[in-house]
Amino acid sequence: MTDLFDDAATLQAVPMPDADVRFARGFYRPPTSTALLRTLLDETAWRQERIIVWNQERLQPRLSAWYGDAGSRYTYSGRAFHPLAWTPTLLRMKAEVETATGERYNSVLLNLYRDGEDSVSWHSDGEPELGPAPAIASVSLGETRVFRFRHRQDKALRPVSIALEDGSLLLMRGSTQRCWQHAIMKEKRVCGPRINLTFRQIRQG
Ligand SMILES: O=C(O)CCC(=O)C(=O)O
Ligand SMILES: [Mn+2]
Repeated sequence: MTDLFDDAATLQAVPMPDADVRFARGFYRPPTSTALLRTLLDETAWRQERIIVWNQERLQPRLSAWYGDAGSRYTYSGRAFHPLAWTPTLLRMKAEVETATGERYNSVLLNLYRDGEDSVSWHSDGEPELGPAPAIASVSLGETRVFRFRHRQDKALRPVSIALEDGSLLLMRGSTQRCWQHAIMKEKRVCGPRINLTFRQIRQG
């Protein structure tokens, strides 16, 4: 587990080849992070989406919701989504994340991991509408979950794990999606919920 980070609110580089990953452990702090978790649990139009895996329809092992600018359209796990309209809470967070990362975003995908049984399997965020080198900013609220990276080609490179604590901000950009995959495994010891928000810039087609 990478344990290089102080609890600063500013982004620090994560040393990884073929990637541009930055991390701020203390981007939001209690009571702000706690209030955001409660508000988003309540306000978000959570859904459990059906996805196709190996030709079979399954329920995603987490809840999700997508908000963004009107008119944008996004495909994820082979499905097309139309965004819900920004809420004041999400717009405020977007502005804070834009200032911290120096990037602009027009949508946010929220994930709710209800407990340690929920997960996201190995993938890259490589949908064409994100472009070849997307900036993706990821805020975590609630339970700590372990975010794992593995290199797509160079199997000799050690995987990287980062504990995504309550209030942390992870920025992935440049060649990160092209060269690395990421995942959140089930963790039996985790009982409480975690919300993740990934701010993204979708190219309008
Ligand atoms: O929950 C996370 O930290 C990651 C979520 C993710 O990778 C995704 O939604 O694409
Ligand atoms: Mn992802």
